[in-house]
Amino acid sequence: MTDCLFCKIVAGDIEPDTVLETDNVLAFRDINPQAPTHVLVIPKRHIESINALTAEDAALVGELYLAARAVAEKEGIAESGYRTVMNCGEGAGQTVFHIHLHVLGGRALSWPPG
Ligand code: D5M
Repeated sequence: MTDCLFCKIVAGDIEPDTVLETDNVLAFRDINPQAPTHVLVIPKRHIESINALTAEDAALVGELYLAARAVAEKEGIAESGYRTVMNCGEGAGQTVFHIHLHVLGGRALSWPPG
């Protein structure tokens, strides 16, 4: 999608601080980090939100989580603990409508989130 920020990152129009890349997935540092490690894991293919997922996307969603684990290992937070969050819809705080998994860690994380 031409007007999608994360599609522009995938296309190379905006340069991300890349942490990890596979054929289908890109992981880069959040521009407004909420923790010492705050990485966004996105599919390269545009999917608006969880609500737009279809059964055909099941393997891709699995890839997002495997990439999140790889990011955690690379960042050295796999053992201390980390959180993955996928906001869905404006009411939940989604601001970029290209599905993305937040990977947060490197500090104690409280629960419930705000
Ligand atoms: O999360 C969207 C996230 O995207 C939010 O934490 C800021 C981040 N963001 C916005 N623009 C950029 C760029 N250019 N690089 C890296 N990160 C970015 P949401 O769950 O939709 O609120």
